Amino acid sequence: MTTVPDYGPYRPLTTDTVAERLATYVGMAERLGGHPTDWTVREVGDGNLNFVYIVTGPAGSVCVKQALPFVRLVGESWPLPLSRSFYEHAALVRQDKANGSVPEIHHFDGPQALIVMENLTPHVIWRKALIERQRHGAAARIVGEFCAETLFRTSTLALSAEQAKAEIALFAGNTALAKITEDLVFTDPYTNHPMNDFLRPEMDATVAAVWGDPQWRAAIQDLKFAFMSRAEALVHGDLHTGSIMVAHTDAGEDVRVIDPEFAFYGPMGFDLGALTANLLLNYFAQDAWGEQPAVYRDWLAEQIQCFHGTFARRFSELWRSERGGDAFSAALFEERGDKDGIEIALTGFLERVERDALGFAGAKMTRRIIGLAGVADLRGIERREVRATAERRALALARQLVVERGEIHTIGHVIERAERTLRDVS
Ligand code: SR1
Ligand code: MG
Repeated sequence: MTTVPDYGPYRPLTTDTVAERLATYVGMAERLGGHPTDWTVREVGDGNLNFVYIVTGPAGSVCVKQALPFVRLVGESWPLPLSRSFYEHAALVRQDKANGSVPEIHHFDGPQALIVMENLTPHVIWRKALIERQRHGAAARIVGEFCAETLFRTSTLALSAEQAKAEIALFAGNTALAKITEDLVFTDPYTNHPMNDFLRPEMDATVAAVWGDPQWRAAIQDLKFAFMSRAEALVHGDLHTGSIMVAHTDAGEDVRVIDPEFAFYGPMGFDLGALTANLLLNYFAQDAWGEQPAVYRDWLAEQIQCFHGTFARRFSELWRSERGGDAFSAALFEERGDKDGIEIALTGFLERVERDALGFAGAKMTRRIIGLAGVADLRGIERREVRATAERRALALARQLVVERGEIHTIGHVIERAERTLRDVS
């Protein structure tokens, strides 16, 4: 399917009607076994937008995700197009081709805005595992490779201009989801917006200082402009730790990236920034989540560095081996014997992506503290003063990432600043 479906036949499912619908899809009865009346259905969605069902039969199980015509978190007063399911499916197909660390798709029913996919088990959402201080040591590397491969292979470093423009045009229709990010990430947290949702009264003064900070406001608009204008690659668009599932299996660690409904052509640094932000939020929240927080914080710092290091290493490999697109063409470098020139270009390219990533990380941290849709790492903290301290520290670093991103040259320096923030902000 290459165009948004006609949603005339759309009917929202309930736990009572999912089995009946699934039974109409080719191969599903064999996959689940038995009779549809034998299948059990559980609604497990804990995200902000959709309904997600796990359907289990005698022979197996699947995950069913259906978009609603509104935002689940808020209700019918906030309509949201069903087409986000079309873009999610289109992104999953491309991410599977480029990298593979996504759930297997069993069936896509476009007009029902419904995706039937692999039930990832015994996986858990990475955010939950981090809050419980579990260690999934392969996740940072696997997601670093995911970012490098999906971003490189969907960009004009790998595609012709014509191919890339067709892809940009396809995903350009996902405007409603982009608008959520434009508002909730880049706009609302910087004004006294009714949609904001922060810890009052403990955070009142800190948040008021954000609203009154002209440098922060200008820098965030620079990032918003980049988000809206720079169609560099197919970005996941919502790559937080709730969009990653992790498991220790008999075959080793398994890690999958899920939920790319916010996918669009945007700046490469956006996905890197999103994951970095969420790992840093967990880092600052650790005082609330058990004894000896420094031990787990050190591990998190290693994961953040591993994520960025893996991205740069894998992206560099692809730059040297798969750069067949119209940008940075070999005709201008290798074919002219200019091996140094293409390496200098790579260094500059990665530096810019990294700088963008730091800015977007700061933006993403700020929105989760001031705006709608916070994260459980912080909002789950019961002791209000502990939460407020964690949030003030996170905001202090976020400001540096947004405003001073041009002066922070490595992820190691980000970690140093995070450590300094722990000492300086209370
Ligand atoms: C109204 S949607 C709120 C948030 O949920 C998603 O996970 C995205 O992060 C979005 O900004
Ligand atoms: Mg999601």
